Amino acid sequence: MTQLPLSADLIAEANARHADALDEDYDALGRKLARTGIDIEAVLGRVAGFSVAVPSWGAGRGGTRFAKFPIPGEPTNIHEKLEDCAVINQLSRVTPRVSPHFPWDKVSDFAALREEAATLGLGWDAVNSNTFQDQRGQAHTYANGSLSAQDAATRQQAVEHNIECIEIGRQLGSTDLTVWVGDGTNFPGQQDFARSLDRYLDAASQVYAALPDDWRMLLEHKMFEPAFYSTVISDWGSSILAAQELGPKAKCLVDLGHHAPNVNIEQIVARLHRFGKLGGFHFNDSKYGDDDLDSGSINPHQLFLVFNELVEAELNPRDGFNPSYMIDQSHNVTDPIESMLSSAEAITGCFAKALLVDRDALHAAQESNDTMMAFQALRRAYSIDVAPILAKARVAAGGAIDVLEAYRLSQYRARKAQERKAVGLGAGIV
Ligand SMILES: [Mn+2]
Repeated sequence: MTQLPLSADLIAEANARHADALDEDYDALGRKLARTGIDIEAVLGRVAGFSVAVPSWGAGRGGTRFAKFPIPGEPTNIHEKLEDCAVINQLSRVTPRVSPHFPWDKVSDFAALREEAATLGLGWDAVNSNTFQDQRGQAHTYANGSLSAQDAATRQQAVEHNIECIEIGRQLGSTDLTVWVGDGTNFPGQQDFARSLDRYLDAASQVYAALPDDWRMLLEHKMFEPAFYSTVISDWGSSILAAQELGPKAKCLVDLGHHAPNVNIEQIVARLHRFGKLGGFHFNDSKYGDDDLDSGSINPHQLFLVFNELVEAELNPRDGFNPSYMIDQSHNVTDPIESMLSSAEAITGCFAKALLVDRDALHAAQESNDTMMAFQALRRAYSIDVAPILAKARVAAGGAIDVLEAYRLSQYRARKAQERKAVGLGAGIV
Protein backbone atom coordinates (compact mmCIF):
# COMPACT_ATOMS: atom_id res chain seq x y z
CA MET A 1 0.00 0.00 0.00
CA THR A 2 1.49 3.28 -1.13
CA GLN A 3 1.37 6.18 1.29
CA LEU A 4 2.40 9.45 -0.29
CA PRO A 5 3.43 12.47 1.81
CA LEU A 6 1.06 15.10 0.38
CA SER A 7 -2.73 15.21 0.40
CA ALA A 8 -4.16 14.05 -2.93
CA ASP A 9 -7.15 16.32 -2.30
CA LEU A 10 -4.90 19.35 -2.04
CA ILE A 11 -3.29 18.53 -5.40
CA ALA A 12 -6.68 17.87 -7.00
CA GLU A 13 -8.08 21.17 -5.71
CA ALA A 14 -5.10 23.10 -7.05
CA ASN A 15 -5.35 21.29 -10.38
CA ALA A 16 -9.06 22.07 -10.67
CA ARG A 17 -8.29 25.77 -10.74
CA HIS A 18 -6.02 25.30 -13.77
CA ALA A 19 -7.81 22.49 -15.60
CA ASP A 20 -9.78 24.59 -18.10
CA ALA A 21 -6.78 26.71 -19.08
CA LEU A 22 -4.64 23.60 -19.47
CA ASP A 23 -7.21 21.95 -21.75
CA GLU A 24 -7.34 25.09 -23.86
CA ASP A 25 -3.54 25.31 -24.16
CA TYR A 26 -3.15 21.59 -24.81
CA ASP A 27 -5.80 21.59 -27.54
CA ALA A 28 -4.24 24.63 -29.21
CA LEU A 29 -0.81 23.02 -29.12
CA GLY A 30 -2.29 19.79 -30.46
CA ARG A 31 -3.72 21.66 -33.46
CA LYS A 32 -0.41 23.45 -34.04
CA LEU A 33 1.56 20.19 -33.96
CA ALA A 34 -1.00 18.41 -36.16
CA ARG A 35 -0.31 20.95 -38.91
CA THR A 36 3.26 19.57 -39.07
CA GLY A 37 2.13 15.96 -38.88
CA ILE A 38 2.87 15.43 -35.19
CA ASP A 39 0.32 13.59 -33.03
CA ILE A 40 0.35 15.29 -29.63
CA GLU A 41 -1.05 12.17 -27.96
CA ALA A 42 1.97 10.18 -29.15
CA VAL A 43 4.30 12.81 -27.68
CA LEU A 44 2.27 12.78 -24.47
CA GLY A 45 2.72 9.02 -24.27
CA ARG A 46 6.50 9.32 -24.65
CA VAL A 47 6.67 12.07 -22.04
CA ALA A 48 4.58 9.96 -19.66
CA GLY A 49 7.15 7.18 -20.04
CA PHE A 50 10.14 9.41 -19.31
CA SER A 51 11.82 9.46 -15.91
CA VAL A 52 14.90 10.85 -14.21
CA ALA A 53 16.31 9.78 -10.85
CA VAL A 54 17.00 12.15 -7.98
CA PRO A 55 20.06 11.83 -5.75
CA SER A 56 19.46 11.26 -2.05
CA TRP A 57 22.06 13.92 -1.25
CA GLY A 58 20.23 16.45 -3.39
CA ALA A 59 17.39 16.51 -0.87
CA GLY A 60 19.58 18.38 1.59
CA ARG A 61 20.93 21.87 1.13
CA GLY A 62 24.33 21.63 -0.49
CA GLY A 63 27.09 24.02 0.12
CA THR A 64 30.20 25.42 -1.34
CA ARG A 65 33.76 24.81 -0.18
CA PHE A 66 33.19 27.83 2.03
CA ALA A 67 29.90 27.36 3.77
CA LYS A 68 26.58 25.65 4.00
CA PHE A 69 23.40 27.43 5.04
CA PRO A 70 20.83 24.87 6.18
CA ILE A 71 17.10 25.59 6.13
CA PRO A 72 14.58 24.55 8.77
CA GLY A 73 12.98 21.21 8.00
CA GLU A 74 15.89 19.89 5.97
CA PRO A 75 16.31 16.08 6.00
CA THR A 76 19.11 14.69 8.15
CA ASN A 77 18.94 10.98 7.31
CA ILE A 78 17.99 8.68 4.45
CA HIS A 79 14.45 8.18 5.78
CA GLU A 80 13.72 11.90 5.72
CA LYS A 81 15.46 12.23 2.35
CA LEU A 82 13.21 9.51 0.93
CA GLU A 83 10.16 11.34 2.21
CA ASP A 84 11.30 14.53 0.42
CA CYS A 85 12.05 12.58 -2.77
CA ALA A 86 8.54 11.15 -2.55
CA VAL A 87 7.15 14.70 -2.48
CA ILE A 88 9.10 15.53 -5.65
CA ASN A 89 7.77 12.44 -7.39
CA GLN A 90 4.22 12.86 -6.12
CA LEU A 91 4.02 16.31 -7.68
CA SER A 92 6.16 15.78 -10.80
CA ARG A 93 5.49 12.06 -11.46
CA VAL A 94 8.75 11.93 -13.34
CA THR A 95 11.27 11.10 -10.56
CA PRO A 96 10.29 7.61 -9.35
CA ARG A 97 13.81 6.48 -8.40
CA VAL A 98 16.37 7.60 -5.83
CA SER A 99 20.12 7.25 -6.27
CA PRO A 100 21.71 6.50 -2.89
CA HIS A 101 25.20 7.34 -1.73
CA PHE A 102 27.31 5.29 0.65
CA PRO A 103 28.28 5.48 3.40
CA TRP A 104 26.05 8.55 3.83
CA ASP A 105 22.82 6.55 3.39
CA LYS A 106 23.90 3.46 5.28
CA VAL A 107 21.28 1.68 7.42
CA SER A 108 21.28 -1.63 9.28
CA ASP A 109 18.43 -3.18 7.28
CA PHE A 110 18.41 -2.51 3.55
CA ALA A 111 15.48 -4.83 2.86
CA ALA A 112 13.42 -2.63 5.17
CA LEU A 113 14.73 0.51 3.44
CA ARG A 114 13.69 -0.90 0.05
CA GLU A 115 10.24 -1.56 1.48
CA GLU A 116 10.08 1.92 2.99
CA ALA A 117 10.85 3.47 -0.39
CA ALA A 118 8.27 1.29 -2.14
CA THR A 119 5.63 2.49 0.31
CA LEU A 120 6.50 6.03 -0.74
CA GLY A 121 6.16 5.05 -4.40
CA LEU A 122 9.94 5.03 -4.97
CA GLY A 123 12.48 2.61 -6.39
CA TRP A 124 16.27 2.77 -6.50
CA ASP A 125 18.65 3.97 -9.16
CA ALA A 126 22.45 3.67 -9.37
CA VAL A 127 24.34 3.26 -6.10
CA ASN A 128 27.19 5.72 -5.60
CA SER A 129 30.39 4.86 -3.77
CA ASN A 130 32.38 7.46 -1.88
CA THR A 131 36.14 7.27 -1.74
CA PHE A 132 36.66 11.02 -1.93
CA GLN A 133 36.53 11.65 1.81
CA ASP A 134 37.57 9.78 4.94
CA GLN A 135 34.97 8.24 7.21
CA ARG A 136 35.18 7.87 10.97
CA GLY A 137 37.16 4.79 11.93
CA GLN A 138 38.54 4.26 8.45
CA ALA A 139 41.91 2.46 8.45
CA HIS A 140 43.57 4.25 5.51
CA THR A 141 43.21 7.87 4.40
CA TYR A 142 42.14 8.90 0.90
CA ALA A 143 44.18 12.08 1.20
CA ASN A 144 46.51 10.79 -1.54
CA GLY A 145 43.90 9.05 -3.66
CA SER A 146 41.68 5.99 -3.47
CA LEU A 147 41.50 3.55 -6.40
CA SER A 148 44.71 5.13 -7.75
CA ALA A 149 46.52 5.59 -4.42
CA GLN A 150 50.18 4.62 -4.23
CA ASP A 151 49.48 2.67 -1.05
CA ALA A 152 48.19 -0.84 -1.85
CA ALA A 153 46.19 -1.13 1.37
CA THR A 154 44.38 2.14 0.57
CA ARG A 155 43.50 0.88 -2.91
CA GLN A 156 42.25 -2.38 -1.41
CA GLN A 157 40.08 -0.46 1.04
CA ALA A 158 38.58 1.55 -1.84
CA VAL A 159 37.95 -1.66 -3.82
CA GLU A 160 36.23 -3.29 -0.85
CA HIS A 161 34.03 -0.22 -0.31
CA ASN A 162 32.87 -0.35 -3.95
CA ILE A 163 32.14 -4.08 -3.65
CA GLU A 164 30.15 -3.38 -0.48
CA CYS A 165 28.15 -0.79 -2.46
CA ILE A 166 27.33 -3.45 -5.06
CA GLU A 167 26.11 -5.75 -2.30
CA ILE A 168 23.93 -2.99 -0.84
CA GLY A 169 22.63 -2.20 -4.31
CA ARG A 170 21.64 -5.83 -4.83
CA GLN A 171 19.55 -5.66 -1.67
CA LEU A 172 17.89 -2.45 -2.86
CA GLY A 173 17.23 -3.75 -6.37
CA SER A 174 19.70 -1.49 -8.16
CA THR A 175 21.71 -2.63 -11.19
CA ASP A 176 24.24 0.20 -11.59
CA LEU A 177 27.30 1.25 -9.62
CA THR A 178 28.47 4.81 -10.28
CA VAL A 179 32.14 5.33 -9.54
CA TRP A 180 33.56 8.81 -9.31
CA VAL A 181 36.97 9.29 -7.72
CA GLY A 182 38.39 12.65 -6.80
CA ASP A 183 41.89 11.18 -7.22
CA GLY A 184 44.38 13.57 -8.73
CA THR A 185 47.07 16.08 -7.95
CA ASN A 186 47.54 19.74 -7.07
CA PHE A 187 51.15 20.10 -8.24
CA PRO A 188 53.04 19.30 -11.42
CA GLY A 189 55.25 16.33 -10.72
CA GLN A 190 53.18 15.21 -7.73
CA GLN A 191 52.32 11.88 -9.40
CA ASP A 192 53.22 10.08 -12.57
CA PHE A 193 50.25 10.36 -14.97
CA ALA A 194 50.72 6.87 -16.43
CA ARG A 195 51.37 5.00 -13.20
CA SER A 196 48.42 6.59 -11.37
CA LEU A 197 46.11 5.51 -14.23
CA ASP A 198 47.64 2.01 -14.15
CA ARG A 199 46.85 1.76 -10.45
CA TYR A 200 43.29 3.02 -11.05
CA LEU A 201 42.70 0.48 -13.83
CA ASP A 202 44.03 -2.38 -11.74
CA ALA A 203 41.84 -1.49 -8.74
CA ALA A 204 38.78 -0.72 -10.90
CA SER A 205 39.12 -4.11 -12.59
CA GLN A 206 38.77 -5.76 -9.17
CA VAL A 207 35.51 -3.84 -8.63
CA TYR A 208 34.40 -4.78 -12.15
CA ALA A 209 35.05 -8.45 -11.41
CA ALA A 210 32.56 -8.27 -8.55
CA LEU A 211 29.70 -6.95 -10.72
CA PRO A 212 26.70 -9.27 -11.10
CA ASP A 213 25.92 -10.24 -14.72
CA ASP A 214 23.10 -7.72 -15.17
CA TRP A 215 24.99 -4.82 -13.57
CA ARG A 216 26.85 -1.90 -15.09
CA MET A 217 29.75 0.08 -13.72
CA LEU A 218 29.31 3.75 -14.65
CA LEU A 219 32.57 5.70 -14.74
CA GLU A 220 32.00 9.37 -14.02
CA HIS A 221 34.72 11.71 -15.21
CA LYS A 222 35.34 15.21 -13.87
CA MET A 223 37.85 17.70 -15.15
CA PHE A 224 38.93 19.11 -11.79
CA GLU A 225 37.97 19.54 -8.14
CA PRO A 226 38.95 18.46 -5.57
CA ALA A 227 42.25 18.04 -7.43
CA PHE A 228 43.14 21.27 -9.21
CA TYR A 229 46.13 20.34 -11.35
CA SER A 230 45.29 16.88 -12.69
CA THR A 231 42.55 14.32 -12.16
CA VAL A 232 42.95 10.62 -12.94
CA ILE A 233 39.63 10.23 -14.81
CA SER A 234 39.45 13.82 -15.99
CA ASP A 235 37.57 13.70 -19.27
CA TRP A 236 35.51 11.54 -21.59
CA GLY A 237 38.66 10.33 -23.32
CA SER A 238 40.11 8.89 -20.13
CA SER A 239 36.68 7.56 -19.25
CA ILE A 240 36.04 5.67 -22.49
CA LEU A 241 39.60 4.29 -22.54
CA ALA A 242 39.12 2.99 -19.00
CA ALA A 243 35.65 1.63 -19.81
CA GLN A 244 36.96 -0.15 -22.90
CA GLU A 245 39.80 -1.70 -20.94
CA LEU A 246 37.54 -2.82 -18.09
CA GLY A 247 34.98 -4.57 -20.30
CA PRO A 248 31.44 -4.45 -21.71
CA LYS A 249 29.73 -3.81 -18.38
CA ALA A 250 31.76 -0.62 -17.88
CA LYS A 251 30.13 2.47 -19.38
CA CYS A 252 30.75 6.20 -19.25
CA LEU A 253 28.61 8.62 -17.29
CA VAL A 254 28.45 12.21 -18.48
CA ASP A 255 27.86 14.89 -15.87
CA LEU A 256 26.99 18.16 -17.60
CA GLY A 257 29.11 20.23 -15.22
CA HIS A 258 32.26 18.12 -15.41
CA HIS A 259 33.81 19.62 -18.52
CA ALA A 260 35.80 22.68 -19.42
CA PRO A 261 33.58 25.71 -20.18
CA ASN A 262 32.06 25.71 -23.68
CA VAL A 263 32.94 22.08 -24.40
CA ASN A 264 30.55 20.54 -26.95
CA ILE A 265 28.90 18.04 -24.61
CA GLU A 266 26.23 16.99 -27.09
CA GLN A 267 28.99 15.80 -29.40
CA ILE A 268 30.54 13.82 -26.54
CA VAL A 269 27.14 12.16 -26.07
CA ALA A 270 27.10 11.17 -29.74
CA ARG A 271 30.68 9.90 -29.60
CA LEU A 272 30.14 7.75 -26.51
CA HIS A 273 26.96 6.31 -27.99
CA ARG A 274 28.75 5.53 -31.26
CA PHE A 275 31.00 3.16 -29.34
CA GLY A 276 28.28 1.73 -27.12
CA LYS A 277 29.70 3.34 -24.02
CA LEU A 278 27.08 5.91 -23.00
CA GLY A 279 25.80 4.55 -19.70
CA GLY A 280 24.42 7.49 -17.81
CA PHE A 281 23.85 11.18 -17.50
CA HIS A 282 23.95 13.60 -14.58
CA PHE A 283 21.92 16.75 -15.13
CA ASN A 284 22.86 20.15 -13.75
CA ASP A 285 24.01 23.43 -15.21
CA SER A 286 27.01 25.68 -14.76
CA LYS A 287 28.23 29.11 -15.71
CA TYR A 288 31.94 28.78 -15.03
CA GLY A 289 33.51 25.57 -13.76
CA ASP A 290 30.93 24.30 -11.31
CA ASP A 291 28.55 21.35 -11.43
CA ASP A 292 26.03 22.78 -9.02
CA LEU A 293 23.42 24.95 -10.71
CA ASP A 294 19.88 23.89 -11.55
CA SER A 295 19.33 22.05 -14.83
CA GLY A 296 18.46 24.38 -17.67
CA SER A 297 18.87 27.51 -15.53
CA ILE A 298 21.89 28.86 -17.45
CA ASN A 299 21.98 27.18 -20.82
CA PRO A 300 18.64 25.50 -21.63
CA HIS A 301 19.58 25.31 -25.30
CA GLN A 302 22.55 23.08 -24.48
CA LEU A 303 20.21 20.83 -22.49
CA PHE A 304 17.95 20.62 -25.53
CA LEU A 305 20.89 19.80 -27.84
CA VAL A 306 21.98 17.04 -25.46
CA PHE A 307 18.48 15.57 -25.58
CA ASN A 308 18.46 15.92 -29.33
CA GLU A 309 21.48 13.56 -29.38
CA LEU A 310 19.90 11.25 -26.82
CA VAL A 311 16.73 10.93 -28.91
CA GLU A 312 18.86 10.42 -32.03
CA ALA A 313 20.79 7.72 -30.15
CA GLU A 314 17.58 6.05 -29.07
CA LEU A 315 16.50 5.82 -32.71
CA ASN A 316 19.86 4.32 -33.67
CA PRO A 317 20.70 1.95 -30.83
CA ARG A 318 24.22 0.55 -30.98
CA ASP A 319 24.95 -2.16 -28.44
CA GLY A 320 21.72 -1.17 -26.71
CA PHE A 321 20.74 2.24 -25.41
CA ASN A 322 19.58 2.40 -21.82
CA PRO A 323 21.19 5.40 -20.17
CA SER A 324 20.62 6.08 -16.50
CA TYR A 325 19.38 9.66 -16.06
CA MET A 326 19.85 11.49 -12.78
CA ILE A 327 19.67 15.04 -11.48
CA ASP A 328 22.97 15.94 -9.79
CA GLN A 329 22.93 19.47 -8.42
CA SER A 330 23.91 21.28 -5.26
CA HIS A 331 21.11 23.47 -3.92
CA ASN A 332 22.83 26.20 -2.00
CA VAL A 333 20.23 28.95 -1.94
CA THR A 334 16.88 27.27 -2.66
CA ASP A 335 14.60 24.72 -1.07
CA PRO A 336 16.03 21.51 -2.64
CA ILE A 337 12.53 20.15 -3.31
CA GLU A 338 11.66 23.27 -5.31
CA SER A 339 14.92 23.11 -7.25
CA MET A 340 14.41 19.48 -8.18
CA LEU A 341 10.77 20.09 -9.16
CA SER A 342 11.89 22.95 -11.39
CA SER A 343 14.81 20.94 -12.80
CA ALA A 344 12.73 17.84 -13.48
CA GLU A 345 10.37 20.03 -15.49
CA ALA A 346 13.26 21.62 -17.43
CA ILE A 347 14.79 18.22 -18.21
CA THR A 348 11.50 16.65 -19.27
CA GLY A 349 10.72 19.74 -21.33
CA CYS A 350 13.97 19.39 -23.29
CA PHE A 351 13.24 15.70 -23.85
CA ALA A 352 9.79 16.63 -25.18
CA LYS A 353 11.23 19.31 -27.47
CA ALA A 354 13.77 16.81 -28.82
CA LEU A 355 10.88 14.48 -29.65
CA LEU A 356 9.32 17.29 -31.71
CA VAL A 357 12.33 17.60 -34.03
CA ASP A 358 11.29 16.64 -37.55
CA ARG A 359 13.95 13.94 -37.98
CA ASP A 360 13.17 13.33 -41.65
CA ALA A 361 13.54 17.04 -42.43
CA LEU A 362 16.71 17.22 -40.34
CA HIS A 363 18.31 14.22 -42.00
CA ALA A 364 17.27 15.33 -45.49
CA ALA A 365 18.77 18.75 -44.89
CA GLN A 366 21.96 17.16 -43.56
CA GLU A 367 22.24 14.89 -46.59
CA SER A 368 21.76 17.77 -49.03
CA ASN A 369 24.08 20.13 -47.15
CA ASP A 370 21.21 22.52 -46.51
CA THR A 371 22.73 24.05 -43.44
CA MET A 372 20.02 26.58 -42.67
CA MET A 373 17.15 24.09 -42.92
CA ALA A 374 19.04 21.55 -40.79
CA PHE A 375 19.44 24.20 -38.14
CA GLN A 376 15.81 25.28 -38.51
CA ALA A 377 14.65 21.71 -37.87
CA LEU A 378 16.18 22.06 -34.43
CA ARG A 379 15.15 25.67 -33.96
CA ARG A 380 11.49 24.98 -34.72
CA ALA A 381 11.30 22.25 -32.09
CA TYR A 382 13.20 24.26 -29.51
CA SER A 383 10.88 27.24 -29.84
CA ILE A 384 7.71 25.27 -29.08
CA ASP A 385 6.27 25.66 -25.58
CA VAL A 386 5.76 22.07 -24.42
CA ALA A 387 4.50 22.97 -20.93
CA PRO A 388 0.91 21.80 -21.65
CA ILE A 389 2.18 18.33 -22.62
CA LEU A 390 4.22 18.06 -19.45
CA ALA A 391 1.33 19.22 -17.30
CA LYS A 392 -1.09 16.79 -18.96
CA ALA A 393 1.32 13.91 -18.33
CA ARG A 394 1.63 14.88 -14.67
CA VAL A 395 -2.11 15.21 -14.12
CA ALA A 396 -2.82 11.86 -15.77
CA ALA A 397 -0.39 10.25 -13.33
CA GLY A 398 -1.76 12.04 -10.25
CA GLY A 399 0.72 14.91 -10.16
CA ALA A 400 0.24 18.65 -10.13
CA ILE A 401 -0.36 21.02 -13.03
CA ASP A 402 1.70 23.71 -11.27
CA VAL A 403 4.19 21.76 -9.18
CA LEU A 404 5.68 24.69 -7.28
CA GLU A 405 2.29 26.18 -6.45
CA ALA A 406 1.01 22.86 -5.11
CA TYR A 407 4.20 22.35 -3.11
CA ARG A 408 3.92 25.77 -1.49
CA LEU A 409 0.23 25.29 -0.76
CA SER A 410 1.07 22.02 1.03
CA GLN A 411 3.20 23.82 3.63
CA TYR A 412 5.31 20.65 3.62
CA ARG A 413 8.60 22.29 4.58
CA ALA A 414 7.04 24.28 7.42
CA ARG A 415 5.54 21.09 8.83
CA LYS A 416 8.89 19.30 8.59
CA ALA A 417 10.57 22.22 10.33
CA GLN A 418 8.40 21.39 13.35
CA GLU A 419 9.12 17.65 13.20
CA ARG A 420 12.78 17.36 12.21
CA LYS A 421 15.90 18.15 14.15
CA ALA A 422 17.99 21.07 12.95
CA VAL A 423 20.96 20.53 10.64
CA GLY A 424 24.37 21.57 11.93
CA LEU A 425 26.41 24.27 10.30
CA GLY A 426 29.60 23.47 8.48
CA ALA A 427 31.22 23.32 5.10
CA GLY A 428 29.31 21.72 2.31
CA ILE A 429 30.26 18.83 0.14
CA VAL A 430 30.71 18.51 -3.62
MN1 LIG B 1 27.71 13.82 -11.03
